[in-house]
Amino acid sequence: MNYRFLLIFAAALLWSCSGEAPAMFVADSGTDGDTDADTDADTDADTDSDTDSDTDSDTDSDTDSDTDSDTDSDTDSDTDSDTDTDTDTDTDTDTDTDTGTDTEHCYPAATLVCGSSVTGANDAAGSTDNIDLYNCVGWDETGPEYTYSFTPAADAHIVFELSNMTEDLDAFLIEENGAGCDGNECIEYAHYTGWADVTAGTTYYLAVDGFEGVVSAYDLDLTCLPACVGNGHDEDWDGLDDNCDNCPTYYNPYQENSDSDDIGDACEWSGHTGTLSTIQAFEPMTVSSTPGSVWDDVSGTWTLNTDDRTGDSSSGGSSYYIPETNLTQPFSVEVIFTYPNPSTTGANWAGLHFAQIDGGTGSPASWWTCQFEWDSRDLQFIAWHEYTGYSYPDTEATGDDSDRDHWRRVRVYYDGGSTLECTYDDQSGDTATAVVPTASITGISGPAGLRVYNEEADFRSFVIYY
Ligand SMILES: [Ca+2]
Ligand SMILES: [Ca+2]
Ligand SMILES: [Ca+2]
Ligand SMILES: [Ca+2]
Repeated sequence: MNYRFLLIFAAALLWSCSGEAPAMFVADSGTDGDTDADTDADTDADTDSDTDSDTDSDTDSDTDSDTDSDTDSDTDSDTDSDTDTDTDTDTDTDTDTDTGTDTEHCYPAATLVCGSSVTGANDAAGSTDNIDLYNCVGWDETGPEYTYSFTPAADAHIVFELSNMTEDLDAFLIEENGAGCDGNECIEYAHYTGWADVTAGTTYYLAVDGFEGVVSAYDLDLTCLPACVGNGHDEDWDGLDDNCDNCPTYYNPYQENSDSDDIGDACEWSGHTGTLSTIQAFEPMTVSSTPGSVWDDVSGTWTLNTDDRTGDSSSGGSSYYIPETNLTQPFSVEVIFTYPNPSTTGANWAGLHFAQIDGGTGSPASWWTCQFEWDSRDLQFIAWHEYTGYSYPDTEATGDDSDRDHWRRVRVYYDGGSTLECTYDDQSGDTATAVVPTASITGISGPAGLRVYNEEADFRSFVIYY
């Protein structure tokens, strides 16, 4: 409304400078004998009847059609030392009900519920173009934003996902804190998939905005998973706390679980669904959850770090294992690791120690290991003492050290009888599988754990599935 005030001020100024010259600048010659010291206390009770007819349909151009009907009828006929003290009291009452021009607010045009799957465009009818920056991330969101409201009936872990875009749209979750859909109340953001824990009865807003001004169609899905109390650590960065994740080392934000057991589809034994059904032990290698009494080490150097355990075997083998004694049933054991330093030359294994061959005298005769050999990039089963040496090439290029810091997963599956598989997958998407001939499978039992040989590896997590 500052422009209107300036107009009024300018009009008053024009008026005072036209017509009769202001008396205070006229020198009284004194020849008319007029001694009129007129003090004109003009109390102009101006009542501006502003008719503010904002018809703002979410466009940034307010059309203020103010009809300012000031009728200033001062008739000052005094030509002498008139001191005009115009006390004009402008009582504008602006009844603007602005519904779309606030530069920090979005306005929901539709509603979402758990399970919603909608299509849209960020410039569709009902969109706004108000927010350029959300407080939760520094992205340039100068495009228009289309906003949904969502009020969960129960506490939940929600996952929201944007897809099928032709331009770079982003999603922002805003919690209602009494300020409406305020870009400064953003609690989560996502380029594609985002998640948050939400509270029953609280209203949230989900704004789909255009990065650097772009406009695009999109699909938006909202999934609600049961609320779960976590332990503050998310090993696989999929939004599900380790305590709540049905596959704590596989990115599976939707927790798909076709057979409704205790492990998700992502970490089932492919082709053997039903063999495994729960996580017997999960070790994320965080300091707090790795008490020394749980693990036993055999030779080498094992160092506990913030979120990994480094095993170093300068020569010969070194194992670090959970003294689990009941691995005769169907089970799977998995480890994820990286390589912190260049290997020594030749025979550099890192991976799993997953069973031991019963020596028949109450003590182990040998260990089963499933390991990745760095120099040849091979996945190898080794039954120690027998050195069965089932070797299957991986697709990693040999002689290239650039991917040493990539995560690598080695996992063993055993059905309790005649099937034993060793598998590998890594950050590059490479996979390998080795199957041990039935005739070689003897005496699988005993502990499982980590294994290095002429190698140094950072072990990030360890899992036993039953
Ligand atoms: Ca925007
Ligand atoms: Ca997780
Ligand atoms: Ca997971
Ligand atoms: Ca399952």
